[in-house]
Amino acid sequence: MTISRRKLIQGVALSAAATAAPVKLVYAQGAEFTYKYANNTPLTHPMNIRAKQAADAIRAETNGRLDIQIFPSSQLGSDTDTLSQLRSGGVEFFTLSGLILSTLVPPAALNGLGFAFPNYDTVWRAMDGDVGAYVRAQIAKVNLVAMDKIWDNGFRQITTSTKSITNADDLRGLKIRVPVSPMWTSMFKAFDSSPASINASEMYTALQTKVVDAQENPISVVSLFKLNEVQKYCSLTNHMWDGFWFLANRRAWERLPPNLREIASKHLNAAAVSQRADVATLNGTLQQELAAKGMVFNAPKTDSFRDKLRSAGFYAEWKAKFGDEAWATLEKYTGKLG
Ligand code: X2X
Repeated sequence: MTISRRKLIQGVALSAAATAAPVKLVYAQGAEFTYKYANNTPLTHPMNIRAKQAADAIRAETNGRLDIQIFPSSQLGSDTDTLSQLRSGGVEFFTLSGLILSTLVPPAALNGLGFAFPNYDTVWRAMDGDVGAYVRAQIAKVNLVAMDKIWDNGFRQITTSTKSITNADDLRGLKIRVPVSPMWTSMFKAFDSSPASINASEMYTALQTKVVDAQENPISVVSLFKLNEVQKYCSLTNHMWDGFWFLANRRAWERLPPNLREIASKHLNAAAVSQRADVATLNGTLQQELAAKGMVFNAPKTDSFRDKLRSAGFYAEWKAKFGDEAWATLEKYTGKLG
């Protein structure tokens, strides 16, 4: 069931009106387990709407025993900081891009390989199939637990304050913000750009103060982070798909009795599937809204970008880094890469 964008915003308005930030779900005393869930997206993002629905359902089905408190918009710290808190148990849950997680779990960047996925059908077959299973097994090795269903971030587009990007040559020398991840830095260095690793929480300011002239994100993030206020051009490159793993600190997860773990994972995985539909709706409708607000869109052919990555040795570099097993698992869904 997908919900319209209007309902999406109404849902947020209600939750925002009902609670001051952080989105703290007040519940009758008596929660045996009060767990913190942190994420980097605004309250208005489908992630927080669906996460709140899941938290409500979990609290109800556990008779208040498990109370999940939601902290959106990097309120508890940047992605880099919050990953450390997750590992120490300072927060019990955190949704994080696999590419940022790859600073700790290198194979978690697998889904972010440039132009690997041609469409969402391939994304979900891979991420709900052997690629997702492979990455979750690697995540488990660092004492984190990833829920089965990855949440959607989306296919990423390049925005700038200076020009439309029409081919790979336009990326040469471009001062572009990328999230803190070796894969992102590697990709834009392969394009001869000047990538700057900046957390999501500092992205808007970096663009506003011209520390960087560009960034790349799905349209839903461009809109919900209000990046169109500081970016003029949006080039639909679809150069990468990325998602958010719903991660748990292993000790905190295993402190929960098995029946509470079963209830929590059931509702969190269901929320992920609903959130995917919401994000697809937003990514399909927001371009018109952003254009009406003055953003200039173009849809470049991607051949020159792929050729540039290939000639720069990007695919060969990452095939060696990931190893044959991971690469073969990905190519099972994407076909031959590089
Ligand atoms: O930091 C970003 O660009 C974001 C919000 O897309 C991620 O979390 C990867």
